[in-house]
Parts: sequence; structure tokens; C-alpha cells
Amino acid sequence: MTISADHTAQQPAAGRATSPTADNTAASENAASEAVRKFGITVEDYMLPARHPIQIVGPDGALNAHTEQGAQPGHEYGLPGDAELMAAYEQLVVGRRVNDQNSALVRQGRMAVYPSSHGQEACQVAAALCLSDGDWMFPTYRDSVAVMARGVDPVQTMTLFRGDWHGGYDPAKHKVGIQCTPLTTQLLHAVGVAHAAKLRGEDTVVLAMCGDGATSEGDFHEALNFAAVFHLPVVFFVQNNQYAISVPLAHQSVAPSLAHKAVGYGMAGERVDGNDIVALLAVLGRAVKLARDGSGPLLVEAHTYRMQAHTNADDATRYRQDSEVAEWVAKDPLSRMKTYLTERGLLDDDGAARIAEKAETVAAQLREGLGEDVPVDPQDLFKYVFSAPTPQLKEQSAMLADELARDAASATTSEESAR
Ligand SMILES: Cc1ncc(C[n+]2csc(CCOP(=O)(O)OP(=O)(O)O)c2C)c(N)n1
Ligand SMILES: [Mg+2]
Repeated sequence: MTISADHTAQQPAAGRATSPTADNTAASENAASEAVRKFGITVEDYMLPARHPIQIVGPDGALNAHTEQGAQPGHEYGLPGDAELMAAYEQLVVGRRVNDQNSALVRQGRMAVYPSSHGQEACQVAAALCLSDGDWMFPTYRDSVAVMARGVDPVQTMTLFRGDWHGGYDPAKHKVGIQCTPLTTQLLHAVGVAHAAKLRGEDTVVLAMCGDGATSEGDFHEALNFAAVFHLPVVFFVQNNQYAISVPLAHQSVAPSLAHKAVGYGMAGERVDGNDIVALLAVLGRAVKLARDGSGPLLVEAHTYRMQAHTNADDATRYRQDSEVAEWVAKDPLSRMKTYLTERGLLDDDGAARIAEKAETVAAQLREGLGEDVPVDPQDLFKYVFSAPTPQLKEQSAMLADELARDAASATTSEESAR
């Protein structure tokens, strides 16, 4: 994808600024310059991430003092409300149960593959909760819990992973892109939707999700540059779970952090403890608000950890030590939130039991929905690739039809000779 060098020559619709120059002038009058005025910092200081990932609740479940939250002038965050925190905790518990249930369903042969987000549930839930109904989310294959937390039916969410030809849900209805395997393509789709929304004058923010490995893809560069130049309402949300299958972060990038990449595109970057849902809600919530208010795109990097193998087809013990995994058990996003809410008097045993029951209901729904065999027509493989099938697809479709007919004929012959 290239950006027209002559973008100022584009004809803006009446009353809509599409010229990057006009937009960037507007940008300099919003969040960045406000922070510069208010805190006496430079624009670069505003754009660069905080020196430490923002953490509001520590691994022990205790609230950090304001000075210990990692925040610095221009990077300050408020505490989310109690109702939002309780809703988030419920989704965390449901998300963990779904991750465990799906891993079991894979072993039973009811799902073909499942990229578990066990350990990353806080990122997933915060991604869904920070958006309004009219906003769009573009998830990766690892973001099923985010898709469900956005309100998509659990069984429909998992349809792709059972090996169907379609994505399972209507992206337009839910404003959630289809989870896909080709890395980083969704960021370009996200930027396209944000561009369209801006041209139409809609109040839409787009959350574009990807992993640490995806930041090395060319599509990442194109998406961020386009979004920045056209000043689009996109929040890029990178879940840095430390691995791209077997490739550790140190072999992926030697940037000071992935959030630092933002400033190279002229957008603000921030980093946050990805296992602290309180901090995630605060940081992502602010990023979405800024994008909606016209501050252009932002990048948020969450530091988290993939607790399980890449998928069921991977053996993580071949490239990482158990001791490393154990260190992250102590930073678990669920247990710290449970402690925090219990200490605050917001969660008691009855409340926890009610939430656990809801999670069991979702797990049962998945077992029932995915336990059912769905009749599959092999010809569906070819039907929905192009509106007009290519000669190659027609040829392959005919070959398959022929093979299936021969199989059926030989099955009939052997049945007859067995009689
Ligand atoms: C375009 C493309 N290149 C390579 C792959 C193979 N691949 C699948 S997952 C993956 C690693 C992705 O790592 P990351 O972005 O960190 O996401 P994570 O799996 O950790 O959530 C790779 C290289 C792919 N699916 N698509
Ligand atoms: Mg990764």
C-alpha cells in the first residue's frame, strides 16, 4: 500500500478535512500541545512512553501509590469506577474458564486449534470494555476472549477454530473484524475502517490489535504510517506476550520498547502492565477518548506473557524454561484483581461463587455447541473465495468432485461384494 504523494490534491467532501496538513495542524492544537502547556514538557516527551509501564495495582493486589504507578507529567491516569472494575473481573473469570475449556475441547478433537490467551485475559477484557457500541475492534487469532467480551456469542466466536469455512459471526453486526491467521493484515483493515469513518464524519474509534511479533511485519509500518499521516482515530494495541511462537522478544526487536516505535510515526506511545486490568482500563480508556476527541492515532503496548504454548501444535518447553513461566504465575492478572477487590470490600465469597457459576454456564455452552457435528460440504472450500471462481479453482473443484464420486462408487462396490 502506498500513500499518494500528492495527498493535498485529494478533493475533500464539503466540510471534511482530509488533507494530512490540515489535520496535523489540528493535532498540534489538541492533546500534545495541551500537555506541553500544562506540564512544561516537550512534544517528544508527550509522545514517548512513560519510563516504566503504567501499573496501578501490583502483583500482590495492592494499590500502588500515585508516585509508583509509573506515571509522569503528561502521562497521568485516573482510577476506573467500581462498577467497571467488577464487570471487568467477571469477564476475566469467564475468559480464563473459556481458555481452559477450549484447550480441553482441542484435546477431545472438538476444536481443530486454539491459540490460548491464558495469562493475557486482562488485555483482552480491557480491549473490549474500553470501546463504545459504535466503535470497531480488529482482533488477532489469539483474541477470542476479547471478541466474546465485546458481546459475540461464545460458540460463534469459536467457529473458526473448529475448522469451518467461515468466521462464525457477522463482523458488521458486532463491529468486530474476523479473527485471522495472516499476521497483521487486520491492522490495514482497521485503518481503512477508521479512514472511512472519518470521511463520513462518524464518531467511531477503531481498536487495532496485534502481537509483539507482528510489529516486525511490513503491514505494521504501513498501517501506523497511514493512520498517523491521515490523523485517524485508531488505537493500536500491541500485546507483547514476549514470544512470536519460539522467537523471544530480544530476537524480534532491539527498540527500547515496542511503544517507542510510535514516535517514529509521529504518534504518542504508552506502555502498561498487561496483567493489571486497572491500569489497562485507565490507559486504553484514555487512548480511546483521545482518539475520539481528534488527537489522531495512539499506540499502547501491554507487557504480558503467553502462559501456555503458542497453540496445541507447539511444544513451548523446547524454547523456554519452566522457571521463566513460574515468574509470571506470580503476576497473574486474575489473582491480583481478586485480592484487590476483596480488600476493597467489593467482592466476597458469595460474589465470587456467582461469577464462577456464570463462567461455568459459558463453558457448558461451548461444550454443547462445539460437541455437535456440523455437516460440511467439501465444495464449500471453493464457493466463497471469489465472487467469480478462477479457472484454477474450477479445476480443483472438479478434481475433488471426481475423487469424491470415485470414493463413493468404490464404497458401493465393496459393500456389494461383502454381501
Ligand atoms: C504473514 C504471516 N507470516 C507468518 C505467519 C506465521 N506465524 C503465525 S503466528 C506467528 C507469531 C506471531 O507472534 P505475535 O505477533 O507475537 O503474536 P502471538 O502469537 O504471540 O499472540 C507467526 C510468525 C503468519 N501466520 N502470517
Ligand atoms: Mg507474541
